[in-house]
Amino acid sequence: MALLPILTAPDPILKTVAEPVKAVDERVRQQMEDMLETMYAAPGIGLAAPQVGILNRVIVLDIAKEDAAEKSPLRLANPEIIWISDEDVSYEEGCLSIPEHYSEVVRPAGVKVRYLDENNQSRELEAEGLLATCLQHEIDHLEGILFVDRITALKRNMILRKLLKARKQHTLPSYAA
Ligand code: GNR
Ligand code: NI
Repeated sequence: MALLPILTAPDPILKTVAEPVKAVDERVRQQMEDMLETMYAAPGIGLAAPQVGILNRVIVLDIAKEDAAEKSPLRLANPEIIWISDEDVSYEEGCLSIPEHYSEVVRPAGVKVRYLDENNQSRELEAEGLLATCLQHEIDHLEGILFVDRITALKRNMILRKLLKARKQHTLPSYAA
């Protein structure tokens, strides 16, 4: 098991389209476990491989409450949205790669996703509510898309400017403090 560093915007890796995995083998399974450990530690309810600098199509999720007795981890490789609902819904989204910024994002309320599970078996998952939103948010990451790409340019630029400013202050040499 290993905790992986999480990249933050504007890292160009977050804007890159990720490659499908050829098969879910032991290496990919280990990657899924490391990503889950990283996600729980953050804490977050989802994590996509590009966020930890790996440009393959792997996502993990767990939308159970943080204090839930049972964890309910989901591990998906090569996820594809094969159906979306006509109805849309707006959720306030956050992203581990855009720390401390939140915005309402409109997306289809329901989705059906086809994917390979941790045993390389093809499966389908139909979701609504927070899980549907989170699946779409994670699959967007595989296309190099962040939630700020789905809000107005005005809101996006406000968030990205603040992120850049916060990061510059953070990386100032100590003598400048
Ligand atoms: O932890 C996360 N919370 C969240 C809340 C609303 C919509 C999407 C998310 S995903 C986010 C973790 C993350 O950045 N995944 O890519
Ligand atoms: Ni995210």
